[in-house]
Amino acid sequence: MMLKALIFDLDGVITDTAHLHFLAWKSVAAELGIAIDERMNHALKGISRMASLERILQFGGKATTFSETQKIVIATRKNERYVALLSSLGPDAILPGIAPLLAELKKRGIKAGLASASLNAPRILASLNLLDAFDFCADASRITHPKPHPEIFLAACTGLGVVPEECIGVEDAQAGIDAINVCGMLSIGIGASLNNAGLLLSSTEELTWARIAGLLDYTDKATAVNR
Ligand code: B16
Ligand code: MG
Repeated sequence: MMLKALIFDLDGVITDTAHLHFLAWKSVAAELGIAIDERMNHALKGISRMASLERILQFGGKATTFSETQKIVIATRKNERYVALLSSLGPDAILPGIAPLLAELKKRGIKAGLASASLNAPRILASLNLLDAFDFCADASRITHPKPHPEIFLAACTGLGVVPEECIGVEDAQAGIDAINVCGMLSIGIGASLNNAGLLLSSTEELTWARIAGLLDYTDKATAVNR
């Protein structure tokens, strides 16, 4: 396989804003009379803003309480609080191993793309001082099918000018791994309890060029044996 690009998820791979999402949702949910805990936080990983609200309302037994307009008001309130919390984010919030890996990719002429469900992705990359490290960021506002649908990863491939078979996708959520696999890209999972990842690593610290080269080598040998 001729590797041309790595396509990254953002939250949980490049940085970790899950606790900020949680704090914002927690305060908004409390005003609706719904108490959420860390378990709910885990369930919202990689899920879009409106889908997250639906899950919280369902959990609180209020799935049919609000109109669509009211739901947009609630989601906007959550986002305002989340964005305010994002002001604390700086380059020190880049997860371990990511900055050297992005530098290594640049050195090798391998492109970097972003496939995040977050509408705040460009703002977060700017806070991390990483905008220049990415060749293309898929625009979450133009995506109609959430992960595990492959749409956002395919949009990233198109934007980078590569085909999925030349790419590796990196994700920390099961829906993301499934989306990458459906595309025909190689998948790398970050964290425990992810199924069907081509390579599963316990943290981004292990996401080194050596591990990626090892995965490519293994895949090439497996393809040759199956031929
Ligand atoms: P926003 P990812 C996802 O980011 C988060 O994991 C998820 O918790 C969040 O609801 C979603 O982005 C949407 O974020 O409200 O900023 O549009 O993992 O796809 O990078
Ligand atoms: Mg994620």
